[in-house]
Amino acid sequence: MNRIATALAAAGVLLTAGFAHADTLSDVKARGTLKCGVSQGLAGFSAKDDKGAWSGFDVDFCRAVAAAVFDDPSKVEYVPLSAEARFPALQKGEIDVLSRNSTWTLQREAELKLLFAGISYYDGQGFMVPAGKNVMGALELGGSKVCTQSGTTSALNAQDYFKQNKMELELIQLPTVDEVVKAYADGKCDVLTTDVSQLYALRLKLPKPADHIVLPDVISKEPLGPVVRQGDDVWLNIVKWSLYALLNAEELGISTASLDQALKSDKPDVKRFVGTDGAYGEQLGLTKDWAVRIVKNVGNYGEVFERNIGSQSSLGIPRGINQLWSAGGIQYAPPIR
Ligand SMILES: N[C@@H](CCC(=O)N[C@@H](CS)C(=O)NCC(=O)O)C(=O)O
Repeated sequence: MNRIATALAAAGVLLTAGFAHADTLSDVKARGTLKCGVSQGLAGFSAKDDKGAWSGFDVDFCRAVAAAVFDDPSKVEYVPLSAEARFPALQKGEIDVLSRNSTWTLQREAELKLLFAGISYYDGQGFMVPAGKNVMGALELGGSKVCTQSGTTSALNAQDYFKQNKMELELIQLPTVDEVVKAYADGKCDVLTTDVSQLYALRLKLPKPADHIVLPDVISKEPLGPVVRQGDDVWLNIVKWSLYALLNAEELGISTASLDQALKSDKPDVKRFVGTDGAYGEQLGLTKDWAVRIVKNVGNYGEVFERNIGSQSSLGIPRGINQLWSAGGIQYAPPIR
């Protein structure tokens, strides 16, 4: 009897230890910073300036989660990761969340034991070619040398596309984005392929961006979003609802400029969002004003998009399908209620 009791007690300890380990929110709070995995440098998405300050669309998502937890978007430790290093870093607990143009696929959840918290950017894979080659569409690319980054979804998509269309492909895979851009700039490959959003960002790294065109063809679905480890539902919910708060804020017309008005609003949806009605923040393990903190410090989804990659940025990417569902796009967040 005694031995059974001891065994049960030991199992209990193990179980508690297991749960304690999976309590990312407590770890983040105890540390005082959020460890956020980002790309090593992709204009508009995550890039570091000469003063060491990070900015971009993916960086703003890290800031939104830090704002929700700490009411301070600066409490983020950025961990730049190559495409190949990103998932192992998350699995090993070196980061709390990955916010790095990563495509949601079955294998990354089922095999790598990760979970995507949502879709922050609906992307698709495309091709960039020198304008001088007079190529009008992807079906003219047969026999090309195509450069891409290893450890990404891009290689498999390119192989599928060329095979399906019975075109010859010489695929050159390089470990870092700088090597990919250099190989393309030096003419070692005729084509650069990756997610279209990134083609716009990478084009800016070339000596004469205007000498290169992004072809109109989009050959895959690349739903990009933040990623967490499996086994910590509380943390998954915080990351997921931080994204949905950004989207719901835009849908409700709540922005940095209108936040003060929203706090006084008597509209039911707005009251639930700002926390003047209900206890939604507490249900997440955060505070009543969790969503206000996000908008106050980071803005809403539309502000984040326009500032970093949209009309107010050097990338100038149109909102396209990333427009809200209520404005003709497919961005759709479940409601806060
Ligand atoms: N969305 C794709 C591609 C992501 C990716 O890493 N693309 C490269 C483009 S060449 C990149 O962003 N590199 C930036 C970096 O390594 O800092 C995936 O999840 O596999």
